[in-house]
Amino acid sequence: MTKNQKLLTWVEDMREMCQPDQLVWCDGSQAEYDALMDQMVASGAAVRLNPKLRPGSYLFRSHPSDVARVEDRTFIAAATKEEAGPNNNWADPVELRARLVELYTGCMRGRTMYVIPFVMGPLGSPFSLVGVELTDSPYVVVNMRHMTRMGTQALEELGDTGDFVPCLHSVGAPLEPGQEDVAWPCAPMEQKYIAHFPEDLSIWSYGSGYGGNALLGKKCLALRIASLKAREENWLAEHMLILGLTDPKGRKTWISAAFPSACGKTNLAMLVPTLPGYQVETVGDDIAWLRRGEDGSLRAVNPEAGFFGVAPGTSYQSNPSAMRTIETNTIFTNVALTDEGDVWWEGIGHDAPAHLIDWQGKDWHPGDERPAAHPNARFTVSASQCPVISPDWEKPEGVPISAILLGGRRPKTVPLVVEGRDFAHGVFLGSIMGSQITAAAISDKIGQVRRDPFAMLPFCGYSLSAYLQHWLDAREWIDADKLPRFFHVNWFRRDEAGRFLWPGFGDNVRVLEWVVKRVNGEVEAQDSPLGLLPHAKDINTQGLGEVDMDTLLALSKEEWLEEAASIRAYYEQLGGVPAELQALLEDMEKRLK
Ligand code: GTP
Ligand code: SPV
Ligand code: MN
Repeated sequence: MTKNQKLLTWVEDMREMCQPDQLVWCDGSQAEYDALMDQMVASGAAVRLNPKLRPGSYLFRSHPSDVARVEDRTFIAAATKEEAGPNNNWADPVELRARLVELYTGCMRGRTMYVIPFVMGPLGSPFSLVGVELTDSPYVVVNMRHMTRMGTQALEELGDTGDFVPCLHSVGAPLEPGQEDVAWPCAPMEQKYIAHFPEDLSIWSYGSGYGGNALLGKKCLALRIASLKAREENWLAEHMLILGLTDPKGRKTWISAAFPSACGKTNLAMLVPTLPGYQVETVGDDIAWLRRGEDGSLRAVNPEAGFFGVAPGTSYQSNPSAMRTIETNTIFTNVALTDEGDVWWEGIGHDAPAHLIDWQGKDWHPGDERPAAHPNARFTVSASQCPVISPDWEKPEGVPISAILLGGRRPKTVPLVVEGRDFAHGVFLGSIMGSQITAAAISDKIGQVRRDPFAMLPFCGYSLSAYLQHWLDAREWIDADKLPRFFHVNWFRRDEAGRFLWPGFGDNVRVLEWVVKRVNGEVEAQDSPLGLLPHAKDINTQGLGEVDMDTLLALSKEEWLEEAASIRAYYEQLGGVPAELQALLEDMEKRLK
């Protein structure tokens, strides 16, 4: 047990407010995990999958209204609206706290409050952060065991005097005496709050049990709260994967990549190259903390310990390493269940059997209109199970990044790859990112393109305008000769018939090859209004069959003049951006004309 007074006092205060029937300090052991799973299987909250087909694995089905992050219900309760910026929902901290106290009072009646101490970042790293999540969801406890270093090891890291990020979570569904529980308790949308308080760096989440709404170490702590700390301390908390690419010469290049939710981070992080002599190792698939290393380079650490990955579209063809990772000891949420007790989803790589139980628990047959798995169905699994996890993935000092990829889902307009001319121009490319909205957040605008600078629109804890300045300022703390290069990529350009022009997945190594050659000064590029484009001949398409490189690399003057106008409007919407970026936008327009 801990003697940490801040922790003990806080837990006691929260217990008094939430009034759970019991309080349990989680130790993070396998026995504790197994017991919680047994309990949830017995209550009907979980299905134990067939141990012959999916050993140690479980299926959960959420409430049909609680299937993804809720951006409209996510708040940054900064002292002023300006601090939070036009990119965030702002709430007055005093008013929001009062509203939440009302909701939290008695909210855990009939339930157990679990205390989950956890570490984000490798154990013993000076850069790691300790959080403590209080939750009434046993589903959250078992997920946090995969996603973070939790339990006794975290309490040890915290010590008796250490500081932590307080993370309060409730599904918001108290039970009256004798009232029977449901499989997935949660609160109605208008009672959901994913609240962040910059003043004391605390998180209060109410009403949802799903993903980033509830696993508070992830988007709430490691991005929104961490971005606030990073701004103060000159580092960067980013929505990025981290990978190492070994080329046929045996050189290793460390690359990070910012793509919005459900736009290919997990897939790129575990890519199995289709070009001979290349190999990828995974450091992280969703979040990167970037700091100055002792050698003056930009060092990346993955604060997470597991993957919360999109299931649909994941197959032995598209992402064999992910498929092998989830063969055992995996939590599946909102996928379909086969009669044999295994999982199925759209794009798993084999036809659906004659009968399934869909993600809502209903009978499903091939030909049914609705998908069997929810488009935002996910797997939760420990990173250590990944067959291509990097031997360096828990290095306390992180890995040195040479290239940063930026990208999104753009069916038109955006070329396969374009390089930033220099660091500032790379930040410009990050600032103009756009992507189709995906099922990773609840939205009635899925498929529409929106601006999403650095894939951080839903995750930056303060104003994006100040955030872009913070990126420009990184030039001051990274050594000039070690600044990373930026590359904007788009795997999702489509032809007139709506088909993807680029094969994607393992073939994305063909773009990474060009990136590595650029980093090492081994290939020429051609300047364009948007940045440095490859010569078509320099992207290796051997063995691909027909690929329309000309269209993939095309830059249409008309489309980009429209794009520039939309970027200008977006910059204004952000309340203005650093003058350097505004000038780069004007420069791009001038070059287009
Ligand atoms: P979050 O976990 O939400 O942050 O998502 P992510 O960025 O990790 O996305 P992920 O790799 O899980 O991919 C999301 C979806 O995009 C899956 O259905 C993939 O199959 C699909 N996808 C990933 N990479 C490619 C690609 O190169 N080409 C195409 N066409 N689809 C891809
Ligand atoms: C994302 O939406 O970017 C995710 C899933 O990685 S969640 O954890 O729900 O945020
Ligand atoms: Mn993500």
